[in-house]
Amino acid sequence: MSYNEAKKKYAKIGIDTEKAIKDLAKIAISMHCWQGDDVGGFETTGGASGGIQTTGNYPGKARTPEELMGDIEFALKLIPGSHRVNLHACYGVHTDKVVDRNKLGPKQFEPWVKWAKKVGVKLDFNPTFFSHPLAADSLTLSNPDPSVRKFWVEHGIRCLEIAEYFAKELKSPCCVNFWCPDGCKDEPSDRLGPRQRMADSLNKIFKARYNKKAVIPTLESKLFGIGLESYTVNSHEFVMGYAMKAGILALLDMGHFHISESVADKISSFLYTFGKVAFHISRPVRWDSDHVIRQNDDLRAAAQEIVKMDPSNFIIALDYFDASINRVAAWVLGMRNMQKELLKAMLVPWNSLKAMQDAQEFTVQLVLQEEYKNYPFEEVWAEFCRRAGVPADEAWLKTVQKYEKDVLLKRV
Ligand code: RNT
Ligand code: ZN
Repeated sequence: MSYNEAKKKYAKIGIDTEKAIKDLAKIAISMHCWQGDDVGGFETTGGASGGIQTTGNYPGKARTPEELMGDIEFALKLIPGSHRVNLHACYGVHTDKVVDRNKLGPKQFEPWVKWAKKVGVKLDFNPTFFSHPLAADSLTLSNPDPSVRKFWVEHGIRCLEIAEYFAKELKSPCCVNFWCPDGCKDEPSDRLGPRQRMADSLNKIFKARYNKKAVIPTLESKLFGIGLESYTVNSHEFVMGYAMKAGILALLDMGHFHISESVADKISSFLYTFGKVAFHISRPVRWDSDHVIRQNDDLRAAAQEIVKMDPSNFIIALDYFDASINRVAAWVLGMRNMQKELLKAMLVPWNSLKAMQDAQEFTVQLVLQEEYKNYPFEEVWAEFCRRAGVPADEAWLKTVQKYEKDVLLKRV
């Protein structure tokens, strides 16, 4: 089937494929820098701590800012559209001595801004409350020791400044996502105290002066971390409550709920509550394993909710880190999968399906929901890629394999 034939078939169910292609091109996804080096960063040589775990030992990971920037740039060429890059504070560029987290500032991120301008991407940001001696016990903003809390509060404030710098330089609001590992391995005796301390620390951070139009703070909840199985200070309920009170956004990570929960079902409640929804698109396999996202039912359902509730109300960031496969391929595949699911969702006539739901025509609704899944999405995707000048099919992998041979495998 040609694109024109597909276009006609979709038109019969009230879908304008030209509009879908234009709408998809407008969605900028925030690609996470940390897939490129297994959440390593440039401060230490050790792996990530804080209850998160990368597994695998595939060769070729980026070891320096230049290598990471080069790999991201390469990946972006194989992804249709223009996107954003999501940085973590531990990816600052330090000349001689590493500047500690509570002293970080725009200076350590100047090379990233310079690079972002060159490549034409916008930046998002994340404070790093892990992989640091003062986070060794996985208690940061809720630490019982006030001096440790103070250090991390300062880090949070520095990160708001850096986010504001990104927003100003790149002329685009910067989302700065707060995730802390804080929690306990075994049953705590006090569940309230750490949450009160967390709220107090967060209040101190968000009391700092920052441009509320330029900086969008989000707070990420979690169910549990490795070695922190019994209690997570920033649980889903705590984060919802805190974010509502503080007037910031809550961030949903698809890996941070019980495996049988539908994350997609939460999206409308978040939108109702906050008006905007921030996302970490991830794929948990039995636990928060951060596998590369696939075109599975969970991703489809999430993408459908995003499309139905207007993508401009969403901050879509990816969050996974697989060290067992080619890391550039992991980026390209995940970004394209996200876009494919968004496009599939755009090619469904939601208004007529919604009308069926309200009219309680459940047989027709079920049949059509299923039949629409087999409409010729591929032709529209191919046309989108053709216009963006990137391969529509798996041909992109050959390009990555060549890059692996010429660049990645030379890193020993
Ligand atoms: C951890 C959180 C968090 C991190 C990144 C690196 O469980 O999902 O978002 O993955 O900040
Ligand atoms: Zn996350």
